[in-house]
Amino acid sequence: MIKRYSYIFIITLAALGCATNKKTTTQATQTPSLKETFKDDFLTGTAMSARQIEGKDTAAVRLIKQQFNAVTPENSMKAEMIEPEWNTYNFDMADKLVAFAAKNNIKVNAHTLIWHSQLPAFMHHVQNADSVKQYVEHHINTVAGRYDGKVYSWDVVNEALNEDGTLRNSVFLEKLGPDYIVDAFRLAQQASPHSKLYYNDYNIEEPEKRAGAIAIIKKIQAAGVRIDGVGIQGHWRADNAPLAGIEESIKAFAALGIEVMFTELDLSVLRNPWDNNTADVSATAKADPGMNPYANSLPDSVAQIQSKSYTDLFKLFLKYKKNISRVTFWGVNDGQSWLNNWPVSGRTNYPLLFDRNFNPKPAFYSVIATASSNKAQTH
Ligand code: 9MR
Repeated sequence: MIKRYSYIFIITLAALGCATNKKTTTQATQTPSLKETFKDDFLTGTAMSARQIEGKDTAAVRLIKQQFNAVTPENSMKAEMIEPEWNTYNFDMADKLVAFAAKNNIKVNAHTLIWHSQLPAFMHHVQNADSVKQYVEHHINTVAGRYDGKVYSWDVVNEALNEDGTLRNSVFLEKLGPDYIVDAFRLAQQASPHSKLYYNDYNIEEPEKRAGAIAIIKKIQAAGVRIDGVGIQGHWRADNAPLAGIEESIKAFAALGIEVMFTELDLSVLRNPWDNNTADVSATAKADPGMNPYANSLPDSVAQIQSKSYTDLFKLFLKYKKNISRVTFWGVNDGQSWLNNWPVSGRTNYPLLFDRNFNPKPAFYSVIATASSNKAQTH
């Protein structure tokens, strides 16, 4: 008798187990994927942190494989990481990233060769123009050369412009003069003939800064040097993404015959102390509890504003899908975003499509829905 009961008990448990398993599988397969949804339109990417590249953040890695077909290393290929000492390189993380991407059929946008920020410490002591020139040549030849064709593309030069469209003061401008940008692209073209070459910046949807970017691109083209595309970073606020300027910029950049990309998209729900859109990493402000209004959760009303803003943006991206080759989010989920610590540290921000538990947010479903409304319109 006892034996019979335990037999029934085991069968019941097994059946329950199957049911739970089935539920989990169905739930997993029911979540749509960004890369599938937009596969005929543009690549969909995410930034990858060092922990993700090393496979330590398993939940994020699972989501990356499921959702994205392009990745950008958030920090691991910046100059201070990859060339920490003069002419001494550390390729560990970049190699891991390239291997991960190859295995999972994901394209790598390498970030970045020439940027005034996150330079190796030794560059702060380099005084003469010859040494700066030597650094630039070494760095581009070695790094772009090693990953030629293994990475899909490079942000060759990052953030070379001021808000008024003039060239930003940097060690490169100061020591090498304004041609340093064309020279960087020329070096990248020679070292990496099989990867695409891009210029990347924030706020270049604004008229003055956009004009500066157009001047850079035209100058590269006039020199007979290859530039394949331009990345508009897309660090905006959920309640004021500058749609008109974005549309103008897509048209203006596409008219130059190059790809347009949105390379670091996130929509902050928090104000910054200056009440503007900026991604200037040197602009920091003091911690202030009054500036952290959603420390515990995101109110529905704010989530709706964000969803609407993502909807408007993706409708625009789809309208210009012939010109747009990639849309990359600057991080996998809200908890990992740089915006929790910039420009005010220790805030709770919610700028991305997945929440802190890796669950899709309303904004995720809004973005997915733009694809079907786009298909309905075009058929
Ligand atoms: O997200 C990056 C953050 O982890 C770094 O601390 C920061 C340091 O410069 O850089 C962030 O990424 C920036 C990107 O490389 C270039 N555009 C602006 C991004 C946000 O600051």
